[in-house]
Amino acid sequence: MQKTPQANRLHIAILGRRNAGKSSLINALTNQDLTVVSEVAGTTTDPVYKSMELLPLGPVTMIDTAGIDDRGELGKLRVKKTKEVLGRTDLAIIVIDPQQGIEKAERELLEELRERDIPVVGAVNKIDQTEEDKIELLSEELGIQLQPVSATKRINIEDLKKEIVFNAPSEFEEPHIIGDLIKPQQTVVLVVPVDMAAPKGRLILPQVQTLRDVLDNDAQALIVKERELKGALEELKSDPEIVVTDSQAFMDVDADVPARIPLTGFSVLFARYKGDLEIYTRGIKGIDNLNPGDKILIAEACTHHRTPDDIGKVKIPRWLRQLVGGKLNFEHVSGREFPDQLDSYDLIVHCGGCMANRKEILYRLKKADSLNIPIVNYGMLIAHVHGILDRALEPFPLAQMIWEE
Ligand SMILES: Nc1nc2c(ncn2[C@@H]2O[C@H](COP(=O)(O)OP(=O)(O)O)[C@@H](O)[C@H]2O)c(=O)[nH]1
Ligand code: SF4
Ligand SMILES: [Mg+2]
Repeated sequence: MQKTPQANRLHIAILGRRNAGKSSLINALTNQDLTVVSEVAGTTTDPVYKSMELLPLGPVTMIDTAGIDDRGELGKLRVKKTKEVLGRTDLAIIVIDPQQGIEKAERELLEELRERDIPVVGAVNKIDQTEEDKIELLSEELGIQLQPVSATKRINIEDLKKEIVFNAPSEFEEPHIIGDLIKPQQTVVLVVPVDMAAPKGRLILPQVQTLRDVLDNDAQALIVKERELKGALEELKSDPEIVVTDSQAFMDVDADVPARIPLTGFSVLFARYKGDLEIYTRGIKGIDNLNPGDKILIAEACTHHRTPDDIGKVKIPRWLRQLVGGKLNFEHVSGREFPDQLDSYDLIVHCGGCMANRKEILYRLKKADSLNIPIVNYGMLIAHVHGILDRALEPFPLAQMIWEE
């Protein structure tokens, strides 16, 4: 269970006001006593992530949040951090404290969850000290059926688990990385540069996950550095089904892979797996409409170690400046921060999102797309500025069609 990458799990957020019993409820659900349970309202502001096995869903991540009420000194910060959680939430549990009742905070939260298409499970906690009529009344007030529970007395916890399983989104099944492009016994060649930017002693997550998807589909993979690619292709008895390369090596690899062999990038595979290839392809067209002085948001989903020639901080700004032939204004965000207001940006460039869950990236993508703000990811941008997107999109007919329109 610990081996499933964090980003691929169903994310369940526990939301509600301070002292509703959110942390106690997570303890009850996970059968542990690790989270901070406190009688003082608002102990923490940062969301806490915990893993558990929830059959039949498998490994899930529970997100314990601080509170949706903005009272107190840290109130605004707490609400902001809790709202940020919604971007990565696949299912939300709203916890109501019968003593506190239902107010604006709960109604607004429910509305926001509905806007974001996040399935909701409602729970009334502390029923060990609540009258039954009160529970029915609260359900009516909020307009959703609330599951009565007691976190500390562990009453109806199994029923709540059933509600969670029942309401878990069915589209949680993620799309293929490469499995739909290959058949059993076929060969895939993966090109993995081992340079300064590569972590010591291991492969990075997108490479490992692609490899795993090849194996899951009963196919085989040959992994080479870009320098060994040409020789390796010549050694193979027949052409591989597809070659996948790290985007930064795309140009060299492009020259070494004969035109008859399909070639794409890990970043294109992950643009599809983690986001939406069609939205990104539309976004790429927006790059060509940039003008000097335009404002560009560069967003990275994690705070990874940065090299001197960092792709987000140095390379992409340089390429874009060269492309428009003038100055551009760049803003950078990383990790869980992503601006609420996107209107002022002319382009958003997002990282591959390997450490983020699909829901969060999709939310960012759809938000930008609905405002007609072009959004692209690193790999597709790199492919485009190097003039090789035509080739990288060939294995994906729909995206290719949008691109050629
Ligand atoms: N009587 C009763 N008290 C509870 C129950 N669940 C939580 N509490 C208490 O409510 C207080 C707040 O709980 P906590 O889990 O820290 O709430 P949070 O702020 O929402 O995370 C603590 O004193 C808990 O012991 C319950 O089911 N019954
Ligand atoms: S692609 Fe994004 S999430 Fe993955 S390591 Fe880079 S910055 Fe982090
Ligand atoms: Mg708590």
